[in-house]
Amino acid sequence: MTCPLTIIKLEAAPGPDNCARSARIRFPFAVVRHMNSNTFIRLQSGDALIAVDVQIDFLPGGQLAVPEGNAVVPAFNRYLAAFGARALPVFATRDWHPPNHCSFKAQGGIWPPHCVAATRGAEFAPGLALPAAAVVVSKAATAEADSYSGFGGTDLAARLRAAGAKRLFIGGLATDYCVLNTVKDALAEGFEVLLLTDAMRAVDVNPGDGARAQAEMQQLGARPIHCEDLAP
Ligand code: VGL
Ligand code: ZN
Repeated sequence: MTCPLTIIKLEAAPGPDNCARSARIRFPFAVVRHMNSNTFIRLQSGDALIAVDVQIDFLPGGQLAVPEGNAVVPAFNRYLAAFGARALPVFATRDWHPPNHCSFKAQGGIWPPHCVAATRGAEFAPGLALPAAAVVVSKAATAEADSYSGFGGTDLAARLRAAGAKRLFIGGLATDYCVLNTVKDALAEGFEVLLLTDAMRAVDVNPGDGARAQAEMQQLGARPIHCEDLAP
């Protein structure tokens, strides 16, 4: 798997994933790194990775398909490898709705039925390399309540704190709904947030929703990164 990259740091050594390596081979004379930062991000104790709703129903072919939603799987796997190599904690939220959930059109909601608990569509994307130790957080699991945020009506904040998390690396599906609301709550809870821009995709019900969501998250203090920004 290669990362799209135009500018890299010359002295970059091959990374724990193959991003820096492949980029270095493809662009041996590039001198400047990604414009978001001058320095690599060094994973450290206190970091946690959160995969938001990377579920079959949000992938192409699913009940609420996110355009290019499948692109987040290989992207996440690179972050998962980096976190795994350092034994840092991984969290995965999932939409876990009952069949009569209030967000479904039949109940007056705006969405087609999706992520019905314990059905195939609610399973994590095949190929997402979640470690056995990943903490799975189910949300919007009763008919009456919806939550786009992984923090809404769950013990996510408590579990993150119990794991010593201070800095959250957040990506997933969809940028303009569950990622946006999870990031806003994370910031409100006092966590630092790094946005995995290469591991998230938007529904874009209205064109530009994803871009606006990303701008809003950055405005609120989240820092956009991609995998090449991780220190080797
Ligand atoms: C989501 C719409 C409805 C999401 C969940 O995960 O972004 N979007 N339910
Ligand atoms: Zn939902």
